[in-house]
Amino acid sequence: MKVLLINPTMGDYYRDAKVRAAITLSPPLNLALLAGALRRAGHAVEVWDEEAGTIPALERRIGEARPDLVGITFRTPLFPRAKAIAEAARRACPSALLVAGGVHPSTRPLDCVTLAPFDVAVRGEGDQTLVELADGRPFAEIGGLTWRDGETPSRALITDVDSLAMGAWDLFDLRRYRQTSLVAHTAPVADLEFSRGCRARCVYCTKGVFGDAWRAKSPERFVDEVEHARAAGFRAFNLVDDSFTTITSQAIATCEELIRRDVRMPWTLTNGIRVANVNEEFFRVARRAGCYLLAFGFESGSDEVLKRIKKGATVRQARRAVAWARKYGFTILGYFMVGLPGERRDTIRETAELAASLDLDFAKFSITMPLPGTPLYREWAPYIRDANYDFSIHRPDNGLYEHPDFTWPELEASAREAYRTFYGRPRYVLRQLRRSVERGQLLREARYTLALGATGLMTSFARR
Ligand code: B12
Ligand code: SF4
Repeated sequence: MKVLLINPTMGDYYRDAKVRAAITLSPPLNLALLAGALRRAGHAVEVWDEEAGTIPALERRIGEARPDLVGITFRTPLFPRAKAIAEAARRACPSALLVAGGVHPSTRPLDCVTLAPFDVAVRGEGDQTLVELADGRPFAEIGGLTWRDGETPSRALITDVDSLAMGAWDLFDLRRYRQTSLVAHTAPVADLEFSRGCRARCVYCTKGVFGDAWRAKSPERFVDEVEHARAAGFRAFNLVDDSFTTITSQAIATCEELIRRDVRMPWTLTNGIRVANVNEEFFRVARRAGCYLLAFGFESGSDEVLKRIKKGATVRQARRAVAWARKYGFTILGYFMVGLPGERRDTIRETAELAASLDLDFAKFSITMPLPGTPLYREWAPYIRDANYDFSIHRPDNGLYEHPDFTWPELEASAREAYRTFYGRPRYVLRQLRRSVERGQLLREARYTLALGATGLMTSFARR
């Protein structure tokens, strides 16, 4: 079959982002892997990463390409955009099979076939499912599908992840992904995965695709993939695993393989690792293997809230992990959340204070969103207004849900205050500039650091 895979643009999503400098754009790993699997099975594949596209332009292009199957990937916030693309594809090429895949179709498959014109939604890992669809097998014989008036049982998770296809990176114009940012010292940057799944059960986390079972590649296979990415033109990589260090010894073995094969590609762990699953040895070896930046999902500065959200980690572990990472010279990002269940004003303050006291390089404070498929979504069901189904923006005026304990202005003010506490410290700006000099990155990092400091201070003035 002739297959067209589309990644909808994140367009306006990050327009209001506080720490835009920390956002990287890489070719989508999911479409690279799916395209690799399709080609391995003998199908012809084209991929469009629609970063700067308009719907009419896309419609014209689909009309010209005349694919037999159009596959669109999307996370929940991209549902409205994916729907618009599916409508354009239907108009341009009525005979094409429209397939939805990714996190949102996995958690809310019926949305795709009832609210949008998809013929079928793929639930869970798509590596085999999409090949079977392109092979033309009937829906009823393919596991993990939902269509308008039927569905098949979910498939088992893929256990032999070494058997997955290599990314079809040649289908992407890597020059489009060049950028300067704090987290990418060199470009283009490949998103790669060593493992799938995570054993933790954080209540706000979507597990609809990779689930609770952690499955890892062998170090040898993973480093083959790194070398494959380098041969395709990438100069750095970012590990997007849910939980790279689940078995710390395996993470260390992977780093050792990178060292043994002298790969020399700088890499990051921007998706975050768990503070509960690390030891000092990991940081030592990861640094030697080329990892220069990592993030931790701290979420809260309150042990009470951490327990309530089933984080399986403590503030003490957070402090210990940061001390180790700092010792080995990592740039450290912290992810925090405000408005978590069980949160009070004082626990939000504890979160802001923890962030400021941890000596992090950057911090992001997100307002909690109850995303479909999560335990939190079920818990907050009475507060969610599905009628207004648009998760595309974290703004009070999308009317998506009422927080049980805070108003939207209060949540926004809390996040602003946390940013101010973190970035508004003149000491922070001076220290970051000093660190940039030490890392030999002053020119690259100074303008971001100054901008972040100014954002923090301005937020502070604006509120007084
Ligand atoms: C990297 C990443 C990002 C990058 C995106 C990079 C990119 N180029 O796409 C950035 C940093 C931009 C990002 C942003 C956000 N992200 Co994010 N992100 C991830 C992360 C860590 C890895 C994604 C990835 O590459 N996975 C590996 C690929 C192979 O997995 P996959 O995409 O699921 O694909 C498989 C299947 O879904 C399926 N499939 C996928 N597409 C298709 C298409 C077809 C046609 C078919 C048949 C099958 C199919 O087959 C694939 C192979 O098995 C995931 C967590 C995770 N482990 O997946 C979170 C995750 C996707 N993100 C999440 C969230 C919440 C966000 C944000 C909302 C965060 C925020 N507060 O701003 C934003 C949303 C931005 C937006 N508008 O969509 C949630 C999604 C929740 C949801 N319900 O949608 C996840 C699952 C994390 C989590 N566990 O909660 N993210
Ligand atoms: S540790 Fe991360 S990936 Fe694992 S359940 Fe919690 S939020 Fe999700």
